[in-house]
Amino acid sequence: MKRVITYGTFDLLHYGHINLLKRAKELGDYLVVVLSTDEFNWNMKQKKCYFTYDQRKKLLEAVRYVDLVIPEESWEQKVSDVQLYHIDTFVMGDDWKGKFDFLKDYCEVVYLERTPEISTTQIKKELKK
Ligand code: C2G
Repeated sequence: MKRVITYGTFDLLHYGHINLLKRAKELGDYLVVVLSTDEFNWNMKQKKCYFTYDQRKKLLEAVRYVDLVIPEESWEQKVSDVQLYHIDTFVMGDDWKGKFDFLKDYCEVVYLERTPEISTTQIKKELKK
């Protein structure tokens, strides 16, 4: 069983996120999504989520490509996550290209092309009009 992992906030879940999750799952048989907690988003990413962690977790757990959702509470947990969940492949959108190459000592690292023209920031801007 090939195990894949990816990380994110996934707020206002949209088709760009779904495209990423679909392609991540296609790289293996089991997909772990490490979901940024509200505290991590606010303290470390200065992101204020529209949906709470629990609401974002429920949405992700309803996505057919997702097998497990666990919390992301620090930037430093990736190596232990990869080891604890016996991960074969780490996947992120290519806006993060190169940032997680240190994980190549532990698993395959894949950066997938971001879906253009859609982002949570864009959605929020449009809704403010
Ligand atoms: N994504 C994408 N296309 C978009 C928007 C997002 O492929 N149009 C991808 C991002 O590249 C990322 C994933 O969807 O791989 C989740 O995006 P975010 O929720 O914005 O994740 P981010 O805040 O970048 O958190 O430790 C890593 C961080 O938790 C990543």
